[in-house]
Amino acid sequence: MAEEVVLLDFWLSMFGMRSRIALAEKGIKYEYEEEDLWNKSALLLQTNPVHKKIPVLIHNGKPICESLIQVQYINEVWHDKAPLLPSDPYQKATARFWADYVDKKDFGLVPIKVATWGPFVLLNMDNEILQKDNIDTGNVASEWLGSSSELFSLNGVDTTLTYVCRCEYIIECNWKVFCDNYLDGGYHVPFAHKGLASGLSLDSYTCFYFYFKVHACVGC
Ligand SMILES: N[C@@H](CCC(=O)N[C@@H](CS)C(=O)NCC(=O)O)C(=O)O
Repeated sequence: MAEEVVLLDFWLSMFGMRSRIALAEKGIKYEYEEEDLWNKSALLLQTNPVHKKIPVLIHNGKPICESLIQVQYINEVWHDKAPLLPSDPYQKATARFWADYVDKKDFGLVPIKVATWGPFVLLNMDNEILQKDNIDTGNVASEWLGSSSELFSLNGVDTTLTYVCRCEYIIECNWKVFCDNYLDGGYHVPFAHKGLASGLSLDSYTCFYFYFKVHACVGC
């Protein structure tokens, strides 16, 4: 019987990539079906009703979900072609160890501290993991924002801010150009923005760092 192999996938998915690599290593011909993850197909929902995620490997009409399980399945079904693991138990264990290492290191979710300050959600990327119960939300301003919280409050950025709306813009530049321009703005550079810079008393211009970078300048 001719093998019928279908992969429901999304081109950017690192999980799908696992199965694609395994199929390529074995030289298996398959039908690739690109999923729209924002509008999932009936086939995806039907074949992976538990997680509703790609990749789904469908072999002769039978779905296999979860990329690592697919790789194992591919290796077992097409065992006569290009084995994905060494046969020696010790070498196999070593290969699995490094696969697990790369998996956690590169794909693992990194736990981070999270707290809220008014309408803001603050993320602290320190390595130390703080359990939710240990977060003293009363001290977020002083412990997380330090003296920046006063500075923000003085300038109207404080816990009383409320959500008004979200606006989306399409900006035709790459992210680095956007961040450079957004962060700097160039308003304090007289030759770039004469008019704007003339409204500032540049002698008082300071850059203040405390977890945040705040540019401050007194107006003329
Ligand atoms: N543990 C799963 C993870 C699969 C996964 O997270 N797929 C993502 C795309 S990379 C997905 O389908 N997301 C759609 C959703 O979460 O609704 C695997 O290894 O196959």
